[in-house]
Amino acid sequence: MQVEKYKLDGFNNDLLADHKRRFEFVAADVANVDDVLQKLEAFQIAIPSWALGTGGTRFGRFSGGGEPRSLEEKIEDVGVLHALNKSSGAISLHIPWDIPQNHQAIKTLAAQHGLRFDAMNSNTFQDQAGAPESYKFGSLQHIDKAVRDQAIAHNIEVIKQGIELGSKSLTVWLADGSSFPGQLNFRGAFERTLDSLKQIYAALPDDWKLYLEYKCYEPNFYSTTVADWGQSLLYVTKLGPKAYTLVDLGHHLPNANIEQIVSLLLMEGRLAGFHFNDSKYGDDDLTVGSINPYQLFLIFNELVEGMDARGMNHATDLGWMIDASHNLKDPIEDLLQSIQAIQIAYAQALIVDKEALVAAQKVNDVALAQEILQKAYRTDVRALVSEASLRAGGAIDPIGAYRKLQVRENLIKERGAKTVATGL
Ligand code: LRH
Ligand code: MN
Repeated sequence: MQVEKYKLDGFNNDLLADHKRRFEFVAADVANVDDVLQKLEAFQIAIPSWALGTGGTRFGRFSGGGEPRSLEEKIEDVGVLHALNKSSGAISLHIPWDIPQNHQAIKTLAAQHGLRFDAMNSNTFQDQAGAPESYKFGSLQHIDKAVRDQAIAHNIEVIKQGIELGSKSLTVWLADGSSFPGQLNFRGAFERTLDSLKQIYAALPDDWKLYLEYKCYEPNFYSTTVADWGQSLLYVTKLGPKAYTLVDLGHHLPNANIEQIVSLLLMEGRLAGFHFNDSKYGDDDLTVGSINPYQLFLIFNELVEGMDARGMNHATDLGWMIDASHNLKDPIEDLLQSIQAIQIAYAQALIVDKEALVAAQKVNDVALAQEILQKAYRTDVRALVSEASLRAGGAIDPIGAYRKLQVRENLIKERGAKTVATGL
């Protein structure tokens, strides 16, 4: 399914006058509007290859039709996203869910859709058919060297796949842990996991990064061997300069102050980037900004402050990825909403009056500091996000265009109503 340019232009023309009025209204109050637009256009968010179909829970899965049946069709769907919002210029693969049969052909297809390959994701949390060893009691932590060696070999294989595709990073998320007191020696598990990660780290090309993703619980429910930012930071500091800590927003205990974690990981130069999603209770993998958009804004406020303090390039120096799973919404619409929520939070963070905030902090004017932050948060920046999309050749209203162009209806005609995508 291709998004025809003339149809997109037609859609935008109908909205143009109203958009221009909204844009001029908000731009009048934004001193650095050109800088904001330039940064929004450059900001590309990687789409997870495992989130283009309808996910499910252990209680059920309700597939919505027209789902991608192959890696090629997943790349086409990310191509549709990118054509509509010009901010989804990368795809993050999960191995073995998405093993390319022909790397060159896949690279060419991705390039035709303006896409590059972001972080590769290994999978040592599921047993593969015919695999000699089982990950039931863990992978890199496993008491049995044969299991650890199998998991290490898999991660090295995933790096090889990524090199073929032009990826520059490997994300390691481990389900490893324990579900009952006494099941695991925590020090032993840490030392075996570190030793295993060292062997994977040694296989990284010089210009690659290793992202170590932490998670507080699930599928283990007593301990997780990379459970929080402190443990991940301990591992990456012991591994070396190419290792970083990846923050999945849904992987924290209730009420964790994620923006403070982000600020400190940035300060240490060990922040890998993000798996964006939202949640109310656990690792719910809901649409970004659908439950707690103020937290997302506060995270981006720390990101902009911390990246500028280190002179970092906002678009390229961190890994910006979504990690969500869709049970009720159309997967592509859900992802369009997530990307827009991220762009809105980023734009709001870019218009925070930082000098005034620092001045208020200097004199402990707590009320004024909140006023300065919330002035930015309460500014409706959607027209800035639309203008950035329009200037980049995308839609003023990506979800409106997705529906007007009847993308899902066409995908169902092409692929059928009962197709199921690989992934979660
Ligand atoms: C684990 C996780 C990890 C992925 C998986 C699909 O909860 O966030 O990033 O490998 O989801
Ligand atoms: Mn994740």
